[in-house]
Formats: sequence, structure tokens, C-alpha cells
Amino acid sequence: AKRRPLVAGNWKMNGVKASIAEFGRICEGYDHALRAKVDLLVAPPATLLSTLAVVALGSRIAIAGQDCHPNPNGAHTGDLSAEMIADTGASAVIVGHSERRADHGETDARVRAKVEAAWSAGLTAIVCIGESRDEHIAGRTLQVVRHQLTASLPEGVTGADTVIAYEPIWAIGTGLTPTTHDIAEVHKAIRHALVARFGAQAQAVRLLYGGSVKPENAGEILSIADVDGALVGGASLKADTFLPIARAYL
Ligand code: G2H
Repeated sequence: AKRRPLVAGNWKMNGVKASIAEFGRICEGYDHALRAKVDLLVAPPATLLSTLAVVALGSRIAIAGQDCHPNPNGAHTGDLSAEMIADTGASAVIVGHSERRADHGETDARVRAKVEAAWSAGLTAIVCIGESRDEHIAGRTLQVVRHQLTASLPEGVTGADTVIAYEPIWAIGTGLTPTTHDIAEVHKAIRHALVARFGAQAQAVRLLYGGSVKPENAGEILSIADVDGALVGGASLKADTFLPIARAYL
């Protein structure tokens, strides 16, 4: 199965009204040549979702939330439901990012419930998994990642409703990246586990690498077999660093 690459930007807790112009530059830079080769997505903070969804109209850049609550509504002060995310014009939502797992104690079971909520709202779930530094050093990466996959994904995953992002926690925002050999090995194991559980339809699920992706290393990382794109944090905040990552596909 030939999967269309996806370069996704995760703005995390960055971005105010002044950032709308920068997003406009990202849209302008997503030209005909890039659109022919790669999908682009930006996940801004929730305060900018509706605005960026409007700015993105016509550019074909997808907008995503960074998290959603598992429940459809109710007494959950400060939370957003998947339906609310979809209502802004977003088409996807990131769930289970390691920063959410760490800062908010999110378990695999809760991530799984969020994936189901995302699907119910018609959103594509971008599910993040990845091992810690200690697990990496102990050589437990594949074991940890396989377990997270099993526990974080509901039944019925397809390429249309789910994207997997492999983000080694020790590589996030640190400037460190695994070797291309290590990334290839983990992505191969993820693909294998997905197909074993969900069958042939899992061949269409895109597997992104995340963690300190920048223009300087994008070419090497994005050419690895079974890497179908990137989840980009810091480098997604500026058109000058985000677009060159996508251009690795030209
Ligand atoms: C990993 C990544 C994007 P960064 O969290 O989700 O962030 O590219 O800044 O390491």
C-alpha cells in the first residue's frame, strides 16, 4: 500500500493572535508542488483552532486539536470534547502525547477512550506512543511501544481514522534523535503489530516519527522505510523551518 506522507505540526502551548500571520505564511508556502506530494497539518492551541481553520480554507492544510476529553459533554471544567474540536473545523486530534501522559497522568486506557471519542466525532486520531530514556537505555523500547499500541488503540483501526506517531520521550525537544537504524526498527515493529491485530487495512495507517525533527535532519529521517511523515514540535512554529521539512518530499 502506498501511503501519502503527512507532516504534522504540534504547536503545543505556543501561539497567540500574532501567530495567525505566521500560519498564513505556512498556508502560502504549501504550494502546488508540495500539495502533490505531502499532506500538511497544524495542531495549534485550542484558542486558535477556529481562526486557523478559517485561514486554512482553500490551502488544504488540515487543522487538529492537541487533546480531547473522552466524554461527549458534562461537568469537566476546562476540558474540550472531541465534538467541540470538530466543531471548530478541525479534522483531527492528537491524543496520548507524552506531555499529556506526564503532565496529566494519562493512562493507555484513557488514551484509548479518547481515540474512541475522536472517532465518534468524525476526527482522525493521531495517537502518540514512545519509550522513556530509562526504557531506551534498558533496551526495552520495542516491548514498551508494543504494549502502548495494544492498550492505547481500540478495535477497528483503519488508515482513514488513525495515525500513529512514534515519539521517543528522550528525543522530544532535546535535539537528540535515535539512529536511522533504530527508527527503522521501531517503525517496522509498529507496522507488524498493527497488521497482526487489525489485518490488511492497517497497511494504510500512517506512522509518523516525532522528536526533534528539523530541516537539517528531515531528509534522512523521512526517507526511512515505514516512516510516513513527521510530528514536528518546535520547528513547526515558523514557516521558515516547517516548510523545509515538508519539502524533503520534493
Ligand atoms: C515531539 C515533537 C512534536 P519537538 O513532542 O510533538 O516536539 O519536535 O519539539 O521535539
